[in-house]
Amino acid sequence: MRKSKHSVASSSDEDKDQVPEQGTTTKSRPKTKKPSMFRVLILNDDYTPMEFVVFILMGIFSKTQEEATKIMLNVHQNGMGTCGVYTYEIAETKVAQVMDAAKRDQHPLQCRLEKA
Ligand code: TYC
Repeated sequence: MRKSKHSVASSSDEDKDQVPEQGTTTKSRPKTKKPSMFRVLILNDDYTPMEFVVFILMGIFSKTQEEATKIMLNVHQNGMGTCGVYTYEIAETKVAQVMDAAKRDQHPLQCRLEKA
């Protein structure tokens, strides 16, 4: 058990869960850590049809046609763009789904993960 810095009893609301124990106090905190988030990126290339990229963004990333077109055009012009931000397992699954679909249809589309 870790010794608290605050060994003097206090009546503030924040310290209500402290339990005195032989002159020391402990403080319990809920153990809720936010998960790390990961960006899924798609890269531009000269060969993948624009329609295929839009189809991927709608089907795998649940974008509307308008959102998907905007993202695709941004990637086409700037070289790279974000499809979405997810926890690791979801991001990894989406990358695999994109790469599988691109491979199946023989497009060179590339997709990666990056820590957000
Ligand atoms: N540059 C491609 C073309 O002109 C379109 C494209 C957009 C490809 C986005 C990949 O991630 C991409 N057909």
